Amino acid sequence: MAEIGRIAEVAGYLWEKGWAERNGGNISVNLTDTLTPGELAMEPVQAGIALQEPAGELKGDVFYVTGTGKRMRYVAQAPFANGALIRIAGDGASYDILAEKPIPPTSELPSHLLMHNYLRASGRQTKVVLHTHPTDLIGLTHCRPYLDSDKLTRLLWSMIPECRIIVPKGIGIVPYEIPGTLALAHATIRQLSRHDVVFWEKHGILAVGEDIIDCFDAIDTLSKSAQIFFSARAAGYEPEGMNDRQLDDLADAFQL
Ligand code: 2HA
Ligand code: ZN
Repeated sequence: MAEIGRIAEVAGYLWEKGWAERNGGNISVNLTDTLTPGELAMEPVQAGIALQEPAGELKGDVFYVTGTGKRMRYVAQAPFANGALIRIAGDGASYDILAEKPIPPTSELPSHLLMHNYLRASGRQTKVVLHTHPTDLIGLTHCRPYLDSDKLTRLLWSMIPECRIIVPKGIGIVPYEIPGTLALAHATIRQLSRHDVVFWEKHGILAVGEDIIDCFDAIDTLSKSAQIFFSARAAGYEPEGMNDRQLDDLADAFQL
């Protein structure tokens, strides 16, 4: 299960970055394609836990999910003491916990599964849902004029060329909702039709992708842009930002 090592690696980055205070953030990764038939058929340690909303596209799929209340800094050290493998039941309406201990999954699990289910139904190869609390990006969501997807995307893209290249679909924004609710999940799903990274107002960031390192890199690059912006403002000037022509040239050069 090499993928577990990569999840632990990213959990460590989230902590080191200061994006994962206490139990902040959560991760789910669909491991189905990476597991042996024996691993996929593992005996459950706890079976038949009902889902609030069914995930019919994910029947039989196995996920690693961080545990409820667990800290990223400990996920980094001991992923199976701070998370669990779960398998979606054949009817998509419940899940089993497979290994290694019956660690209850993140409170955001129903939301993560709704997103995985939606992305699968749309034919995307997404394996990862990553949620974290980057200080600078959350800070931007406290400024009303930036709670506009086009405007904030344009601002962050214009701070450094890599941002345009690494986050080509820009960012979506979801107005404030109570953490862990299905209302937040459904609002996020509406943004995932156009974006792979979604900002949750006054709460955090959610990224989806095929690879957990890529999800981390997208958020990290957005955070870099925010830091350039805030550093310039703190030094007393308005950063000029790349102009439309420069951004369009990048899109042409990298076929975005
Ligand atoms: O898992 O970050 O949004 C803790 C959270 C909930
Ligand atoms: Zn959160």
